[in-house]
Amino acid sequence: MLTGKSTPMQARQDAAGSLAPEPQALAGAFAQDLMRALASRPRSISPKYFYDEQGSRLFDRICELPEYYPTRTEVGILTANARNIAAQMGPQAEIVEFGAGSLHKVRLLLDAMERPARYLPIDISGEHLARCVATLQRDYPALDVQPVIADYTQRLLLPAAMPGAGLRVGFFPGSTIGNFTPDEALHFLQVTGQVLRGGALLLGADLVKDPAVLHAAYNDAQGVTAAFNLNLLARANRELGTRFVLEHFAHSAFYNAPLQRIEMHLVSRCRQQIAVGGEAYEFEEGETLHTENSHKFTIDGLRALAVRAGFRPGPVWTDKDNLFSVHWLNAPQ
Ligand code: AVI
Repeated sequence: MLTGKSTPMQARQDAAGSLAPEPQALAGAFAQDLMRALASRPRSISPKYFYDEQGSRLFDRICELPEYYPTRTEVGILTANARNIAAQMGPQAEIVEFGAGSLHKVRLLLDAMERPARYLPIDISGEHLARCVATLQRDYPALDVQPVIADYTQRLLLPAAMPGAGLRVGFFPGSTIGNFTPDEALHFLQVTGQVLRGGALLLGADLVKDPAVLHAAYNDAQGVTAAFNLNLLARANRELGTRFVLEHFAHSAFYNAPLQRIEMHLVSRCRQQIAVGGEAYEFEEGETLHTENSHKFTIDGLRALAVRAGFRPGPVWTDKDNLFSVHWLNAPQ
């Protein structure tokens, strides 16, 4: 029976003893990772710190930008192929979405699926998730939605499958896999394969293409991507009491062709000193804090990575210009 429940779960300790962080623990992790990043050379920090309330809103705006093709292209692929994808899922499948964000894309699947059993959106941004779940639940009142507030890059303990449920299908759209290092991507797929054992993963992956198209997507004319990048420093000011002067840093995004990735950096516009947690850190003019990699894939490369993680690749769907790809990957048995 579909119940329409939507009580958020906090992440819990899993059998291996790793603890997915709860929201109140994040400020500590952010402070530590920021200090570690500032003390190291080259300086680099995980892009997961982009996504506070403000960052999640800026990311939603990025997805609407004319230059940012991935979202609308993936939505086009999912829309055009929803019936085929739903057929792969079979009846009464349950969807586990990793880094669920604003819960827009899952609607395309839910609308095509035969009696979806349950939807488990996992996201670290608890308030944003709660609001988006409320909106989804209004439109799908009969759907059993169980939000999970957790860092999906950590090992997760998910609720057991419901009696009589069909396939457990992971959903990881948006090419967020590209924000991992290659080692992290492999590790994520290995862990996810275990979580989805006997089920499948529906994975969105952005494709290698003309660097000019990539450059435009990460250097939009309205400066939303720049604001998203700079929000990392604004967030540190809000949460950690740092005094980054945002005007003293510039957004930089470029395509690193040999490594098949867009790199985003914050470039110091001048010589400056920053204090975090009682420590002082110097920035020379032109020195950067590396904030994000966004890897681009070939279809064969992505499938080979999935095979290394124990998946059996199934169908792949793309758009007519081969900008983006959506992969059906069968999880290990
Ligand atoms: C979430 N992720 C897949 C986005 C990307 O394209 O790598 C994040 C982003 N960074 C800048 N614009 C969008």
